[in-house]
Amino acid sequence: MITGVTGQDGSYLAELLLDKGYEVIGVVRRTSHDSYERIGHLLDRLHVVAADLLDQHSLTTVIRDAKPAEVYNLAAQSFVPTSWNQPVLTGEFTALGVTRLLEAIRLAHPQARFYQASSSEMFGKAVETPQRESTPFYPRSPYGVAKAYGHWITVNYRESYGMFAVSGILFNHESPRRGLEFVTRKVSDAVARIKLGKAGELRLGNLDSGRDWGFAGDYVEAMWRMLQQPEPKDYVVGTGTMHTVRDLCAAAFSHVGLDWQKYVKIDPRFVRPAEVDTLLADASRARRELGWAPKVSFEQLVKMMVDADVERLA
Ligand code: NDP
Ligand code: GDR
Repeated sequence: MITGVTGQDGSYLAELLLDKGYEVIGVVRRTSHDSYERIGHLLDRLHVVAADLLDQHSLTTVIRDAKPAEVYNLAAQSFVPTSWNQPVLTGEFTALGVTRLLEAIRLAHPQARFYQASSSEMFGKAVETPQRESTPFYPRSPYGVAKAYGHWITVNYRESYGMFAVSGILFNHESPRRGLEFVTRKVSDAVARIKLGKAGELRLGNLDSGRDWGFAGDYVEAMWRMLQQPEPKDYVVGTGTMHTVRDLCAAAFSHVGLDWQKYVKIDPRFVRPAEVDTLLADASRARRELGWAPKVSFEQLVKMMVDADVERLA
């Protein structure tokens, strides 16, 4: 069972599990329009059920009815800037939603293995570099704070009830299916528009921030591996390389033969009230114990995303 199956990671994870022969149940929330953009090609192979992270009863019902062997909680309000505008809702989805789902499992099917989508945003104003499982958290946004709660409640259900509940602390991962508001996709989309003569500039916030960016398709493999371990344990997942937003712009524009400095404008509207300056993963535990390593480099990722947007917009 995957919550957030309509999101970027949900779509890649559903593909991975279907390829492994799993029966996959995708949890969706009710909307008045089609939100199946990323999973349309999988709909004939997926079971889709309706539940909402805000609604305890719906979560307990889907767990009770399906009795899934594995539950991946990928659903969340996942966009950091929105968490300042809607801090309470972000807490309801991203923090308390985890408790609701854990309670549903505890009451209806405690044998299920549970994966929580934790985030490098919990490290925030990082107290050490690179960041590993033991690095203390210092979140810098209501989103990061909510994820820290989701992380600790997962640890707590593991320790209180002996549940197989793990948390993957994943660093930024991107793809052509990334939401358009996140910086990598915003850049790849703008580069394609500018190249095709559909736009003239790209407005961004802080170009100095550094992130450890990987490919989402690689990261869902790590999620699955965490639930196949003999013991439940938390893992940091990232590439171990960092690039700035400026590096991202340079790579994306140069891939289509353009000079980024002619098109990128700084716009204070995109600067955050509190920034996470740099994040860099030490994923040595995942490499050692899960046998996991990223396959797609930063350069390959940027090219993949720009090419996909050029093709889509052309
Ligand atoms: P997306 O924003 O692409 O997907 C979020 C998903 O959550 C969507 O399917 C959305 O449904 C669903 N959702 C939101 N609110 C609710 C709700 N109240 N009830 C049920 N479903 C809901 O995120 P990603 O795929 O990028 O990320 C997956 C998870 O991993 C998230 O929890 C994110 O915070 C976390 N994460 C992501 C990282 C990344 O770099 N991508 C890094 C670390 C952690 P709908 O389609 O209806 O909006
Ligand atoms: P992040 O991703 O906040 O790291 O969270 P995002 O792509 O939004 O920002 C990365 C960095 O780029 C800077 N930036 C801009 N960001 C956006 N979105 N738009 C801009 O115009 C812009 N200009 C500069 C930001 O300030 C920031 O430093 C993502 C999400 O997927 C979370 O859900 C996840 O938990 C973390 O990654 C790990």
